[in-house]
Amino acid sequence: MKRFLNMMALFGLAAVLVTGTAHAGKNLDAIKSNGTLKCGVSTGLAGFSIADSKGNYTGLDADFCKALAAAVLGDASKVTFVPLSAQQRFTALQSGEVDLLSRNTTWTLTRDASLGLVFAGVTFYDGQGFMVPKDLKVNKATELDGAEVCVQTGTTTELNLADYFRAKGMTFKPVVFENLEESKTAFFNGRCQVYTTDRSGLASIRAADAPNPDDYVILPDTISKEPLGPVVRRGDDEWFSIVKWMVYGLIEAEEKGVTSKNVDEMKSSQDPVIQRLLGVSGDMGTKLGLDNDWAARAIKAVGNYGELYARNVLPIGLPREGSNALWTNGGMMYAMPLR
Ligand SMILES: N[C@@H](CCC(=O)N[C@@H](CS)C(=O)NCC(=O)O)C(=O)O
Repeated sequence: MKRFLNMMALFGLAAVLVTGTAHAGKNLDAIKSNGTLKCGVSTGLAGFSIADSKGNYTGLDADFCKALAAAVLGDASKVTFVPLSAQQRFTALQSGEVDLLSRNTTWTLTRDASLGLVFAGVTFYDGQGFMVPKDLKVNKATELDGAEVCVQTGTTTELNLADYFRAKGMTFKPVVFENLEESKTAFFNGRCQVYTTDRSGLASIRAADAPNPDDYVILPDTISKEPLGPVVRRGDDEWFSIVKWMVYGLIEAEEKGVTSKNVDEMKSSQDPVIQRLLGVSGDMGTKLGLDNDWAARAIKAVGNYGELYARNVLPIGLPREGSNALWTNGGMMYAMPLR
């Protein structure tokens, strides 16, 4: 029996090698038959994923799912956004309620290795910071000894906070919330003097939710690494590959100057990388179990990584710098070779 199974596996491999075509994978089949991509997002962080009054989502994380829907279903609007708190997110993915998380989720060893999940890339390099009211007259994190700190449960934030204060020999009083809305309200009502989360979250909350953003400062200290990116369930390598190469496709497009506006003309480019990215040569899409226009459709619908960043993240006051710049500009945004 085992030999028979081994032989069957070998035939399968031979088929892939001969045709160069990947098997679609069960998640992709399910997404196609559902006609929608179920995308787990946060319950509302301006710049990353936030719904307007009509339920239309915007933000970097939301746009990533729109790009995937354009690539996989041919229509960027075929996304069902599922808002999830930090605490709910992994269960929702494990149970199949969503096809992926695209939700300011930090890639850590524990999450990547022991939850039956796998991270597909990094869409934003972040780190944890602190926000305080200006009139507290605090300039740096080491002045926070004894502070009451608002924090959301089920996050790396909660763990780093404890590590940081312990390492500095300082004490703090955690004021813990499961719900983002409640934690923001508590902070702006003065129930805690300090709010801590990823710096992107701080910038978002300060810009979009503070009664007067100028009354609050984000301290210069960054106390952790928070690489944020999409997560899928283990056990479906084909779907994992599609999500991973969608991240790279958007980054490569930026590096090569392919935008939502010029993508059609760029199909006549003589640059072999652009040709492969846009499906003119190389059959990259077919190898992913898609069609060769996958990336062109995604770029046309939402733009390249730089366009996503400019549209969503610049408005919350985070310039494109440091690790989030392209590697060609000294950053860490680097696509594996499309060939
Ligand atoms: N990146 C951290 C924190 C992510 C996180 O969930 N942060 C909170 C505070 S900004 C949040 O996004 N909440 C949104 C929500 O609960 O919907 C993690 O992965 O644990």
